[in-house]
Amino acid sequence: MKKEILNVTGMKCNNCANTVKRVVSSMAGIDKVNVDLQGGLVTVSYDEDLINIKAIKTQIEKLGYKVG
Ligand SMILES: [Cu+2]
Repeated sequence: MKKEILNVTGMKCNNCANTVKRVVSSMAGIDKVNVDLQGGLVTVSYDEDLINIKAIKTQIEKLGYKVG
């Protein structure tokens, strides 16, 4: 299991945070997702055999947020 912390900008309220958490959590290979709205951080634990960080970033960007 790998853990990474992503800088995500554009999340402005709990709805944004919940959407990111829900959508990323539903991806295959994701173990845990934690969103720090105030800090603009998304921490993900995932199985590297099933998913890569690029796919996770792309999914967040599809939701309309920017991943730094
Ligand atoms: Cu929002």
